[in-house]
Amino acid sequence: MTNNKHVLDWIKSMADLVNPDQIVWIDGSEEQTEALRKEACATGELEALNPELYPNCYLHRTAINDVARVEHRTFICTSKKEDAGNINNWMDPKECYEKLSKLYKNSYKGRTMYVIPYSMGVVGSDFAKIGIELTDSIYVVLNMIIMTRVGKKIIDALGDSADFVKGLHAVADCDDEKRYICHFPEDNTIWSVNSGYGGNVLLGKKCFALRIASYLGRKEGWMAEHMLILGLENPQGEVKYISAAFPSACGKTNLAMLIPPAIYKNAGYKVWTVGDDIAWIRVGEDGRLYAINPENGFFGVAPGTNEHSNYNALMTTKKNCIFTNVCHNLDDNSVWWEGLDNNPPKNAVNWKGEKWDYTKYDKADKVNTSGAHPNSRFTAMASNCPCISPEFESLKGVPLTAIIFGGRRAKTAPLVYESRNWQHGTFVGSIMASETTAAAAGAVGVVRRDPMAMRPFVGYDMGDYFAHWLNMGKKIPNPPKIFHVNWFRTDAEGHFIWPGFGDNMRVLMWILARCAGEVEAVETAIGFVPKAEDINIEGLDGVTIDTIRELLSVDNASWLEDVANIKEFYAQIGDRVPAELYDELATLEANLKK
Ligand code: GTP
Ligand code: SPV
Ligand code: MN
Repeated sequence: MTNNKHVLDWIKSMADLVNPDQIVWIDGSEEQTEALRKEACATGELEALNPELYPNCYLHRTAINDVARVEHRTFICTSKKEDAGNINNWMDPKECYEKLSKLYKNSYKGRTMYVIPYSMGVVGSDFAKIGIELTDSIYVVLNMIIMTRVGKKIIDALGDSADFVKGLHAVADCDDEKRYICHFPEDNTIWSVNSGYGGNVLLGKKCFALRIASYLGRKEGWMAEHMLILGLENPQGEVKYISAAFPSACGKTNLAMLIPPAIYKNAGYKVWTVGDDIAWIRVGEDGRLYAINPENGFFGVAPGTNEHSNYNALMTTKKNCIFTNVCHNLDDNSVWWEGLDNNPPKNAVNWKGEKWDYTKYDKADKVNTSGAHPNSRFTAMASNCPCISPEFESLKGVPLTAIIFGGRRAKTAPLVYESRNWQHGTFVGSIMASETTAAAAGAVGVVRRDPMAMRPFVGYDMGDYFAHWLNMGKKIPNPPKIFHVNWFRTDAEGHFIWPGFGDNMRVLMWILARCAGEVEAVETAIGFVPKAEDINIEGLDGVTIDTIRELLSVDNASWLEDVANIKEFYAQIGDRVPAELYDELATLEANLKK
């Protein structure tokens, strides 16, 4: 498909290592894609779902030991350890290449090497970057075809250039003790072995578009962030764009696709989705920040997605979709997950592929008793999304009016607060914390610091990453305002106090009003919070102005506990944490003690 010597030489050396029976180039054509689906169905790698209910949709189950990202097995391999920083796992590049070469050796024997040329971003945009992934998994190929722009047009766009990210993936034995997700930012290279799951193997996503891209962005003066992008249109037809960074499984897809509550919908407000997971951001000619979504589809969390919580996401999955680790309803050959509806299938197979008894479901042991894995996912085309933004394919991106950070905090963080300026906003992002979720292997529900929702995804030292944020701020004459939200405060019984989902629009409206200078706020120790009466609760059941007061309250004592924890975390990051952020921390502490 190409004469590009850099590409051909690299493929040859990788093929010499993994030793495939044949090499197949993915051209992006429907004929080839369809043939691959058929082959995957024949081998059992995919199961075709009921074509009436789910046309061209498939079910895939990964190995039971392979259901989420594996942060403890993810490495940043820079020649100097200090460039990867203390938060990342590090391996010496030479040592890592040698170690993994042993695992890759002959691993494609009897198998096919698929060569996937793909672009993150629309070809022709200044933002776009090309990658090539080599994989032995048809599941990976079919997911990449949905998630990225793939095929001949991409390799043509690359021409003779050596500027592409080289990705090598092998399912190998899927042995979790030999699983490695390794990044070589100095070589534009990603090596992933012994996994077949999402973020570990769809190399365009977290590996390239966040870890490698964040490294490139720092060098080249732009940003790669774990952010959704949405457009909020008012009844006059003006659209304001907002990006938001929440940790994995903390509500990006849901916010990006939200349906406004009746009071706003009836008045003519609309929300448009530009992206649900990743934003690449640059300073535009007019001195504002512009963002694109480098992806072409959604790899979304299935559990909890339903007609009411996220109608748009549900509609997006109704055709041409791949479901991973959901529950299989054998009666009508459809799919199901916890939170889809109140009718769990009686004749079903769970995410492990076992006969499933819905009466045994136990909230305290979801992994073993659920029909669908808590981190089960759908891979769906952006073009299926009813609210996809007309700017989705924009070459220059959309201008950001506000940036929002947020996490899952049962206590401490209020519903919303506003930072005082870019530097303080960077600080607010740097001290983000959230309860861990099923999106990564390990304990769930433990509060940990997750700066900018990027803890698992920064391809270099976290202190340098903070410094990059501060430096970017100096290059933006018209910076967006920076906010922090928390949809997840709970009451004494552990119930969420805020209704969330579509009603989060009420908070976005306050945020945009602040950006437009239309509403006042109350200054607290942590930043500006709304006056309770400025959060519109019209049409909300069971939420009173006192509920909003509770949600907005700032408890200085629990914040001071946080300050102690932040100090430990900054110390753990090490000596590259910028002095400006220590100044902000000192200001916060002083404010809280006032
Ligand atoms: P990744 O794809 O892992 O990066 O996650 P994400 O940030 O896109 O998370 P997503 O929107 O898929 O939400 C994950 C979970 O949070 C789902 O189970 C949702 O139902 C739940 N969730 C999302 N928004 C809200 C909200 O406003 N309130 C509450 N209580 N739950 C929410
Ligand atoms: C996340 O974990 O943040 C995801 C899913 O978006 S994955 O692609 O597996 O990383
Ligand atoms: Mn994500």
